[in-house]
Amino acid sequence: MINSNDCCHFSEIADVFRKYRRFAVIAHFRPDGDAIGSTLALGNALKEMGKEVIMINEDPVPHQLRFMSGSDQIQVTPEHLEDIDVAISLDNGTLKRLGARSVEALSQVKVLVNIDHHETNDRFGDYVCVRPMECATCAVLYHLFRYMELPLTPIMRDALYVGISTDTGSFQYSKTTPEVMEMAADLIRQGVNVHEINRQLYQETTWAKLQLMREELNGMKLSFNQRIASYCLTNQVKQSLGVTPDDTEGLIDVLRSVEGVWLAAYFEEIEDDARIRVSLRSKVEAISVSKIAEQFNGGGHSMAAGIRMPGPIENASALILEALEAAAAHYQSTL
Ligand SMILES: [Mn+2]
Repeated sequence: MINSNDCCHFSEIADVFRKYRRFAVIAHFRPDGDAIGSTLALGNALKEMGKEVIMINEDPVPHQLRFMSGSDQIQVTPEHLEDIDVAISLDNGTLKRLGARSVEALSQVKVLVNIDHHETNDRFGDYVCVRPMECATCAVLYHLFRYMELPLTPIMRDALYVGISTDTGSFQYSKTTPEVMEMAADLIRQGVNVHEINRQLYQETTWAKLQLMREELNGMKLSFNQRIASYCLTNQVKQSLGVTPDDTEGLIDVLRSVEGVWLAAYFEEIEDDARIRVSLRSKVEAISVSKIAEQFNGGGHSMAAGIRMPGPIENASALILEALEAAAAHYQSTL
């Protein structure tokens, strides 16, 4: 065991990979591009090392990421997992975000490794490698594979690219540094088909999702002198349009796109969960939405964070909007 407050060195992670035989690789529930990308990249790296690997997630691979080669290797976490030596949690800030069934299935593992890039990561696990300066967990893995001198297979290469591309908002967010572009350039040089991956990631939208966006455009609201944009999605609307959970991804981006807005808040009722899903975005460096999310037991990054909190949706949105307005008022007083 090592001091779990510190980010341990790649050499310690590499030793764990070499020492054990049977691995489970998993990322947070409702997986995004970085979660699926990091699972596929590390799962296949361990396979290349001759290890027995199971790649799992609490939820299925979302529809829009099923084009990724190797994505069929990831299975929904089964009830029971036996004889796993090491579980590796990826892109996940707190154990419970692996999902209740997955946490239970992995409760007997000998070693738990935590590899991530979220500032709010609570440093759970026996080996912790959290690098908040990195734009994506896939970027952490890129450096780890270089350190280990592991060659990239096409599945690993494309998976890393998808994680880095999606977590930087297609190379638009503030963590898009020269180093990120150099990483992407290296992956492209190694054969990533940029046009095809971007078409699949960003230029295909289901009809149900477009109808949902029409609902959102009709229902979104501005408050605090048009500095805060918000929208509440109810089960009733979801049922009337026949949307799947995948269709609701990214609705927050519409709110954030409103010119002049500082903060965006998206609220969603979940059919099989009494709690409300909340997504928060900040467009102002001085307002950290992860700090606001933490007040409600959520987490994330300063510009993008999330919460699951008790309903009903009217109460949840009122509470969060109040906190956002307080943050916006404080920011305004500094201008
Ligand atoms: Mn990530």
